[in-house]
Amino acid sequence: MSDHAGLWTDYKEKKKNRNSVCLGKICISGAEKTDTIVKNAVDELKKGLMAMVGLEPEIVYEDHTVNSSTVCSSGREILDSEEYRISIKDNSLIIEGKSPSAILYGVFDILRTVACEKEVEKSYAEGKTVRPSDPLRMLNHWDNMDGSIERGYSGDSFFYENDEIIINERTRDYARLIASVGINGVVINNVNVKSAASYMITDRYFDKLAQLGEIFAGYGIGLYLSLNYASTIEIGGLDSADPLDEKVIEWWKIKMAEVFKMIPALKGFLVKADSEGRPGPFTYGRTQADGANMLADIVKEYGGIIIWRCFVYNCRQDWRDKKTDRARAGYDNFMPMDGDYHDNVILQIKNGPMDFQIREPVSPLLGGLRKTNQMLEVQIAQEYTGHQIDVCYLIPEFKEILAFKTYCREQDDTVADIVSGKTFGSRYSGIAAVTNTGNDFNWTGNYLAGANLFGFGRLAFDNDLSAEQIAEEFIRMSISADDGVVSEIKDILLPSREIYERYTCPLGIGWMVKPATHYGCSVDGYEYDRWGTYHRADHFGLGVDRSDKGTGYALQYNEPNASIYNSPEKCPDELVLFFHHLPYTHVLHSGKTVIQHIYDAHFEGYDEAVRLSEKWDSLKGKLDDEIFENVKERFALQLENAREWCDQVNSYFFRISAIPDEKGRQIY
Ligand code: GCV
Repeated sequence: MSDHAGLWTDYKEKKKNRNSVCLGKICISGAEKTDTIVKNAVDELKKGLMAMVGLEPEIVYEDHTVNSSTVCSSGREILDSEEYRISIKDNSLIIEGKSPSAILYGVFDILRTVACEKEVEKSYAEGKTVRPSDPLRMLNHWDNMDGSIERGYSGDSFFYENDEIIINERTRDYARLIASVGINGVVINNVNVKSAASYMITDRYFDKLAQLGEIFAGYGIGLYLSLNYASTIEIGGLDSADPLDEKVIEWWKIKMAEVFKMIPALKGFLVKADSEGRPGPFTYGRTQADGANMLADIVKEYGGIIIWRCFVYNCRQDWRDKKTDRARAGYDNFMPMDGDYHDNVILQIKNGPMDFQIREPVSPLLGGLRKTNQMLEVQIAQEYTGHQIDVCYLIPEFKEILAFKTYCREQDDTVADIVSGKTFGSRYSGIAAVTNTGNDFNWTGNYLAGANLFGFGRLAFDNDLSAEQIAEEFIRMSISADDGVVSEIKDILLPSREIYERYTCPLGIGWMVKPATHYGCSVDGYEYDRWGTYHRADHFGLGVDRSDKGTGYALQYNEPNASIYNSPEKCPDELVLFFHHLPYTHVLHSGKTVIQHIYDAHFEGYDEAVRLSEKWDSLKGKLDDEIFENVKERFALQLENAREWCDQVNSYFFRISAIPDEKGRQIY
């Protein structure tokens, strides 16, 4: 395997479709053959078909009806232009689309069909039309310019080394890899913009960024940068970053004119402000809207957008005060200005109100905000979900989030509806994932973590795909097409998130991870609470009271969600300790007491992790040795981790509650 294996774009020989007549002639309709994206699409098609079925197709171009360089100014237009149709006519395949990107996605659809060994004729006999679900489908890199990656678990950055930007074969492979699953935007640097990264918007880096932008554009991917909100101070020599200060505004005007001229493919910026030590408008007594709008107004004339993160909270809160609640912060800080954000601002909202825990309720901002462009942010880098050591297939979680009914309207009110732009007719909307890639040979550390990268792209492109379909495609395309192997690996991936949840944090309480690294168990380890009181565990009970009698967070939801979460009787078991402080003897809907649930979940979670690992062992000899050994090695570490969690959580709650396990198991 090469040092940058292409995962699912590393096309391997396939048995089926060798004699497929319609693969011999492929007709492209709707885009210029001279367009770079179309050229790349055709190269990909030729490369893929040659490698998989030994065929070099004849490519025919039909008259294109639409200008290839269509500029889309709204989410609806993006979706229209990216829709593709594949059909069969006179024994040839026809790919139709209204833009070069649509053709590219059509090509990857065909390659996926061949790679999954589905019959081409059957797959397209009726004609297949696919329209992406979400206009913006983005990856956010937390890569630093020294080559490290914040929360990166698959090697160092392939974008940077020693404060320089790297452009090599892997850069293009990365563009191919992510375009193949429909990603159309990438933020290439960490939202915590420090040191050299602050100089990204200076001539020190313009040439390289322009080249990068061009490579990405060739695969329909927009280039975005994270911006240091206080650039006026850090690199501009001013003493302020006040968004209403004329000097500050003038500086940004000159800077943005230069930046967009020098990096023509640049689409916009992502900003983390007023959070975890990052500067922001609060310093000057201004609102988040003041900060976002100031930048948005300036980049507007270049077609730029400002993606402003809602991860704004005070990490120095005193958890001994029972009214303190970090979960409230997003809504409290952003809701009052709903409607004030300008139309090229998008608020990017983490899926839950805290921070990518294994189980959180959906953020009440999603379905709270009604007059603001919104984007969902999820994390496929497994910061709190096993560091790409433990297998944790996250697509089932993302499906749940997208299906969540927000009750912001009578219909079309799910998170999927909101981020597709359907609910409020938003100008911009979509979904972003904090990505899990690095320079490890297989991109994602644990080979199976590739399923989250692949799955995120596929799901963002088509919200209707099931977690199982996506897992099956991933396995068939990148591991094995053998039905038995596919079924065993699916049985590992599909339950893995719930298994991880069982051996880690019970009933939605979250955290309990080792501070700083966020891997491994530390029940009192919530780093922003030096008193160890975050989870409120005492001799009688556990959980944070976020009801109307506690912090009131539950009331940030629309009805009936607010009433459901507000009541310990109605609240779903899996979130009950997120919303309520309950005695260990409280009986859950499952019929178990809280304490018995904790014991059972942890013992079972560990046992299930062992079973997953044994299942993997049973595949020895049936798949590539390198893949087998890579995952096996990680399973050994996962079992140690699961054992540690099980022992620590059970003994902590046994000691504090003094209630024995009713099944009499040994608790250390
Ligand atoms: C990039 C969490 C992580 C930080 C991350 C932050 C964020 O707090 O631990 O590493 O910073 O989220 O999303 O900005």
